[in-house]
Amino acid sequence: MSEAESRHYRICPLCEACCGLEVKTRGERVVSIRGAENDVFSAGYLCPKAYALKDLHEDPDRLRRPLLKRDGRFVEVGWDEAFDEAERRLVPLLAEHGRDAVALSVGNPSAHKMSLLLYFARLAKGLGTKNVFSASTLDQMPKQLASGLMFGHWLSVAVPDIERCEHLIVIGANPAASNGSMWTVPDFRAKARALRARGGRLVVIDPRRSETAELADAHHPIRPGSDAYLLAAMAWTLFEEGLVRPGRLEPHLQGLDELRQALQPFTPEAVAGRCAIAAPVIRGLARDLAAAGRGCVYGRIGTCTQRFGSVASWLVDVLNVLTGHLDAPGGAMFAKAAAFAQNTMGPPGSGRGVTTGRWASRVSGAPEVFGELPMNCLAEEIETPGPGQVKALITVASNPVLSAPNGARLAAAFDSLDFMVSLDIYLNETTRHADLILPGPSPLDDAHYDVAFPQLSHRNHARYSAPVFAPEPGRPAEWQNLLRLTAIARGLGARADLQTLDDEGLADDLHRRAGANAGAVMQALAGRRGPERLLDLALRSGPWGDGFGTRPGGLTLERVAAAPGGIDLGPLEPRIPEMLRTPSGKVELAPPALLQDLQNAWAELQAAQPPLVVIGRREVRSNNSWMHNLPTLAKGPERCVALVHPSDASRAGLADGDRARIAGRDGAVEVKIELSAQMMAGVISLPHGWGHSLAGARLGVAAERPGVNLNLLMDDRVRDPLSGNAVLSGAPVTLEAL
Ligand SMILES: Nc1nc2c(c(=O)[nH]1)N[C@H]1C(S)=C(S)[C@@H](COP(=O)(O)OP(=O)(O)OC[C@H]3O[C@@H](n4cnc5c(=O)[nH]c(N)nc54)[C@H](O)[C@@H]3O)O[C@H]1N2
Ligand SMILES: Nc1nc2c(c(=O)[nH]1)N[C@H]1C(S)=C(S)[C@@H](COP(=O)(O)OP(=O)(O)OC[C@H]3O[C@@H](n4cnc5c(=O)[nH]c(N)nc54)[C@H](O)[C@@H]3O)O[C@H]1N2
Ligand code: SF4
Ligand SMILES: [Mo]
Repeated sequence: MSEAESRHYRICPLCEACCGLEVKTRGERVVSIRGAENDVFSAGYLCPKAYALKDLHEDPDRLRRPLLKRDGRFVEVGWDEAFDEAERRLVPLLAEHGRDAVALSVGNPSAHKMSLLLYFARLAKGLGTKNVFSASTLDQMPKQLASGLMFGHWLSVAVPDIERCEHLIVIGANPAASNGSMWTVPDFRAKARALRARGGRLVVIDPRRSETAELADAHHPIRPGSDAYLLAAMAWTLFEEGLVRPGRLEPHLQGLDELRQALQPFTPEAVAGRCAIAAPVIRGLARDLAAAGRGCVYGRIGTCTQRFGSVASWLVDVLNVLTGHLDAPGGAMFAKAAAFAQNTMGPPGSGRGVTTGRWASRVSGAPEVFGELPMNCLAEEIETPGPGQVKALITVASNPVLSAPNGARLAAAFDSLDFMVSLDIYLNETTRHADLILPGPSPLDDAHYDVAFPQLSHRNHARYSAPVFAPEPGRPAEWQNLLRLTAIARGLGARADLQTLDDEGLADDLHRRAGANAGAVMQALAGRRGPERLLDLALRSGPWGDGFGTRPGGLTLERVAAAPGGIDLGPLEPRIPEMLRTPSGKVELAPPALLQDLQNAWAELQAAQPPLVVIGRREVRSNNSWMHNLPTLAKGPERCVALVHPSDASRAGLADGDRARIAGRDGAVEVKIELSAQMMAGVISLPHGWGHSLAGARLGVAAERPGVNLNLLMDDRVRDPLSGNAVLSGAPVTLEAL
């Protein structure tokens, strides 16, 4: 007898678009996954990765039970034994070497799991280590720093209001393939087409004629790493030609004169050669943006992962301010998230702002940014002896052996650790080095609410997903694993009562947020536990919340959960000055650290440029380093190929389909090349996250077509010194035939 089919709604946790999915199941099986038509935010859109949630759920290589390494081999153990071992190893190490001896490395999927995002902070605090590393410094830290300095909080990031936009400049992003980043915008393609259909213009600035460039009215190839120069010259043009018109924002700005001063040398003629974009084109880009009724510049990873990434990210918003497009409909606007947004908490209009460098890394002295140290400093902190040396590592959904520069060095460093534990769902390139792996559940077994992405969404919304399948009995959720490690780190033991610990954590939060009302609020939340309780608190005390009765009809978790397609909270609305959290209560146009680094950029303008460099690439059917084991996505043409401009190929004597050796400073890869007129001459494009041929991993499907690791070509000594971000764009390489 066949079981009845049931229907579930689930937000896709695989990328930042956060599409609503309709998952049909029969018993324990997934029958189908489709875009949820009733989703108030994504309205039925999905990409091919969504269907891979079924593969992921069923993947025989996905870990279900803890793995403990004994005599060099992994064996399955029970949860109690696993945590007892963690306690046995971690506690003496902390006692002997201190808190900083344990490092944390947290990766991208954590941003997509409320369990991990909300409870990682508990572990970091309980551990008290300064050695916290994350994918943020391989990615968006420059944008967060620039936003923090300008608007007062790290997540006060302005995003294009694309549905009302008429002129969109996309620089260093490829949302047609990535589905958007630091900008939650499902179905970018349809929205870009609609923009053009209503007479708007899409302009793309990218060394490669990307999928997004293919959709655009204009594409300007740019030499990798030179975006800060281009953007500075655009801003210079606005000042020079009297096009600076901040409009409504005028009284809320600070530093306009200093900014004008600092930009003085950056004429289009001065930077044209470096950017490989002609001066009249640069002037035209500035004039068109100024002339647009509604428009903005959107910059993403290509503008972040470079030496002047923070400066470039800052200048993106400077241009939006100068042209009157920041915080204006159709421009770059700020979401008002229903939960967890710092820019909706506390007194409106000003705040403490952001501070960096509260501590520094031991070996290189890199400043702390947003509570983190640069991922590029992790290896040296493990390798370099002396007080404060990292002796143990906890990875949380993080695969730095593939995702960080010089993975070979990191792999060797991991082998020298006294203890390593990984919260991860695979035995892969990084976790093979662990002594203990603690697996999390399949996303379909987990409840979900996006903690971060509604803060970056092109429209306000609140959506919650209940688990599709009942979690396996006896199997802890990831927040419980994090809390148990927290208990161990705090000396409370592996068998500490998690409920008590969770209550204490909440009481702490409440004390900060609700003050005198803490007792009553705790009472009102009494029916819930774990992340759901934190979520209910955040929703109810948030800007759209019921205020625990003071705003009847406002949001509660109960209300959000009862709406299967979520709750639409309308288009973005102007939020300046209310959302500002800078000490001055103004938009800071000229933060001193950025002005200083702009001068450094000027000093480096004439530096000799390498003849051949490599950049990264994202493709719809792949996602960073961990989805290559899913058959739905693994099939089809080989994806880990290098795109090479025909002139560069012919110089190396290479033809289409040949195998070539691409070498960086510390490593080399051998890979198939594809001749591509999409590339600008002197630039090779290779995707990251590949290289699944390392011994000891358990990724049966991925190993069949392992690809090569782009990060073996990256130099782990170079970074954007302000944000600590790695330089992943424009690494010098050589190309030769095999
Ligand atoms: N050269 C180059 N390098 C890059 C980039 C680039 O563009 N070029 N991009 C960078 C960027 S933007 C990022 S974000 C990083 C990403 O790099 P990482 O942060 O390392 O993330 P992933 O490569 O996605 O690896 C995710 C890990 O989490 C595990 N995982 C997946 N789901 C779960 C789960 O539910 N629970 C737990 N506990 N674990 C899970 C996976 O098995 C895998 O080990 O890579 C960066 N590296
Ligand atoms: N399918 C898929 N989707 C993903 C991911 C994935 O791996 N696969 N990863 C997710 C993650 S973690 C992130 S952070 C986002 C990133 O999302 P995006 O920021 O959109 O990242 P990319 O698609 O890599 O696009 C970056 C673009 O910058 C260009 N570029 C490289 N160097 C430079 C430069 O110096 N200057 C300029 N102007 N352009 C440059 C590249 O050619 C590329 O087209 O994507 C997310 N979505
Ligand atoms: S674009 Fe694809 S991977 Fe991203 S959230 Fe939507 S369905 Fe999931
Ligand atoms: Mo990322």
